[in-house]
Amino acid sequence: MKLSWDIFCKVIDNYGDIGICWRVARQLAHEHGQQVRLWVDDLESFNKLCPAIDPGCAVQIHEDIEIRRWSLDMPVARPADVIVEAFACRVPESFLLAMAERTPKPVWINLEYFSAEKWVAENHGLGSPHPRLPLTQYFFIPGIGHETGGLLGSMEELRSLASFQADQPAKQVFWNDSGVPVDETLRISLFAYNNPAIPGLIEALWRSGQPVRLLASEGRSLGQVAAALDLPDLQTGVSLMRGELSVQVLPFMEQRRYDKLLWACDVNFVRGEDSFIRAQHAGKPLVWQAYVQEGGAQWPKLEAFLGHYVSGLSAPAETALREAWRVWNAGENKPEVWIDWLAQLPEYRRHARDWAGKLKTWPNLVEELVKFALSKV
Ligand code: TRH
Repeated sequence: MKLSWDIFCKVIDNYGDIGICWRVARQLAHEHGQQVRLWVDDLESFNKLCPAIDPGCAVQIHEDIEIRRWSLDMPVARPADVIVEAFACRVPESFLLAMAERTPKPVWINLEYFSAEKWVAENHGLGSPHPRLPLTQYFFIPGIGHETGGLLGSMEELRSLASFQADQPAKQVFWNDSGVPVDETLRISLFAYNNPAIPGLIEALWRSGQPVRLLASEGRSLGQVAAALDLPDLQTGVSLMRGELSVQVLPFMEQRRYDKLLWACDVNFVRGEDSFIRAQHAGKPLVWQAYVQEGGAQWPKLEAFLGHYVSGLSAPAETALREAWRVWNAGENKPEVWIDWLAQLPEYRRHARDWAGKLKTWPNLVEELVKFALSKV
């Protein structure tokens, strides 16, 4: 059944909010035949990961999705069958009133951030009646396991990933187009926040004595990469060598291209939420820097994820992984931790492939979203 959807996205900071909303919108439209209107308050950020978006254009259609700039003076449009407020952003009062007047009432969903914590299964799908209006908002919470909202990953992504990983020439083209030499070097992508742990990692890579290519995405972490290399700064496009370690700064890429970077690298350092889930699907060893939340709420999130992820690892591999992820998130400068972690890479490789296989057996976020909406209309 074709439903109409309004997805509201407020870019708080960074790219995760729009990155996730854009994937959800595409999957709904392309794989479930849904009619999608995406309201975004910051088209400049959207343009960074999808350069076809014109930041100056208030209404545009791209990939069969209507994209509207969400501003204070937004026109009151007739609400769609399903309203998704991404990550607790709030639709304007005028729109809320239009939702309450609509017949039938729209299905109103708050799409939450992913968490592997236990409370997700207990709260996913619960409804909360509006205090004044005849509307109920439902919490849709992505997570691990069958009682949760599942994990984001479109068929398009998973199919392209499988064919890309089996296609050596396609990988070579990707590296050539990215200006990265094609060789046997261990390739590590780095997408991180400010992180004082970076110099420790770089020192360990340097000392490892094996050829390593660190591909750092432009952005906040470059200051620490530069400092670790005794440089005042680093610019996009720069490439330099320190012994067997080469460091290259990549520009911010179109989102599907960034996915390919994760598929093509041997190890991925990721952050936030969306790149974290993509790196898991990529089936490569990963290190996650969680988004720092009030009161250190990222720590139980990290622990809960590790509780699932480390299952099946040998004791030394688990210890090295837990310590590396802890140090990375605490921002501690500890080269020896990375030396231990590097020694376990062969096991992490097998483990990451198995983990990516498990992900496919768990619920798919957008499929669940469609089922959920259909059960409430
Ligand atoms: O940018 P982030 O730090 O986003 C975060 C998180 O989502 C966090 O949960 C949220 O609260 C906070 O924002 C406000 O990291 P994340 O989630 O990985 O999102 C990055 C997006 O940018 C993702 O869709 C991948 C995309 N991307 C590109 O398209 N090109 C690039 O070159 C890079 C490095 C990323």
